[in-house]
Amino acid sequence: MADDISTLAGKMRHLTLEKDLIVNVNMKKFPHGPITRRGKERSIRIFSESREVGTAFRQGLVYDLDDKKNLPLLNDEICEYISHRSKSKLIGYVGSDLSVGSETFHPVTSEELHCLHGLLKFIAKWEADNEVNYASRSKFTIVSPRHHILDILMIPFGNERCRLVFTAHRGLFVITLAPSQRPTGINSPSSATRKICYTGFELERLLTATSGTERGSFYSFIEAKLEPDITILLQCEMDAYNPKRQKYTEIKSSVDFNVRNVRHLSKLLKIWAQTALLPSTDILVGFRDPSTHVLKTVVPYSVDQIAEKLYIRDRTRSHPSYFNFNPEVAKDWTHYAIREICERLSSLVDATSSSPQSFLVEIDKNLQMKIRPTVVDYSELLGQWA
Ligand SMILES: [Mn+2]
Repeated sequence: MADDISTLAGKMRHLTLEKDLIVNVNMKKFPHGPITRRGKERSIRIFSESREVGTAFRQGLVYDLDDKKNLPLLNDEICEYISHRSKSKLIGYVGSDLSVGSETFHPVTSEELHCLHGLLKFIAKWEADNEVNYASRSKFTIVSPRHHILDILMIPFGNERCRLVFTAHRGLFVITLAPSQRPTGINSPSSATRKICYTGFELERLLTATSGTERGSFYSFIEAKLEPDITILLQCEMDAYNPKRQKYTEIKSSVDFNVRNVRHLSKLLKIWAQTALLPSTDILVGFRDPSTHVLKTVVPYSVDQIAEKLYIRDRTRSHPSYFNFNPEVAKDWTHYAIREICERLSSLVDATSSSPQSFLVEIDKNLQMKIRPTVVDYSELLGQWA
């Protein structure tokens, strides 16, 4: 009997603790600038400062740090075309079928896409070189692949809820994908979607020089200040490098931009955000025929030229429920949401514990956030760091 009561008391204590650890936040009234016009800032970037602190080349789940020999270089003719816009340089590219090879293409696995080993390896090396804890320089330090920051940024501009796991460990917040998410993009169950995504990979292959034997992905590690007390270490996959302009180039495959189409606006905002997170990059869009997937032309853009396309000039293009896909609102939201997540998590984390602690952070399309503890396989997530 006494045993039963103490077991019950233990269970109740556990339940109360669990309940105390669930946080609900209404984020709907986040502070932001006007959605109908652009502000004074000429060139909007998401971070006040950001710089490349390292690179890596990944083959499978193995990362080689600071490996530059596998940098994917843009082809000479394409660099020439970007600098001088002579259309003759595009002969040999325009007319290519970007769907060729889609049936036999093996995309990166979800395990490879979400692998954190490169970031952790970078931090371990940084700590060995500097003899201090990586997280010691900032109140909050977030570690993430770039796409999770984009997931957060895009929440107000879409209809999907966002679910991410934040793991507090060694003073860091590490972001990973929440389990049991629908596969999307190149891993989507829809073959039409897969084919469209494939055109992007084929375009990259067409425009860059493959260094031959090595198959893998090239990453830039970006250390950014979101705010003075929030540092973010990002792992960003780089499509190409333009040796002539000494700049990375983000390659996109697209049908003609239609700024009256909500899906196109969403895609443009995502292209802007993906590149506005980086210290410096160019964008190169390959426009394809929507039905034949044939490459029609290639057009270079700057990050600001993409932002420019998103500012509304007439009322018929207004989409108030999506904040008009306004880049400044996206920046305001990202700052607000990430700070809110960091502050809430820090009140939940047991700072006396030396083991990792994970929380599922869910934000729905109405900007309601729920945070609760969750269970994670740390040996898989953190490897030797667990
Ligand atoms: Mn790309």
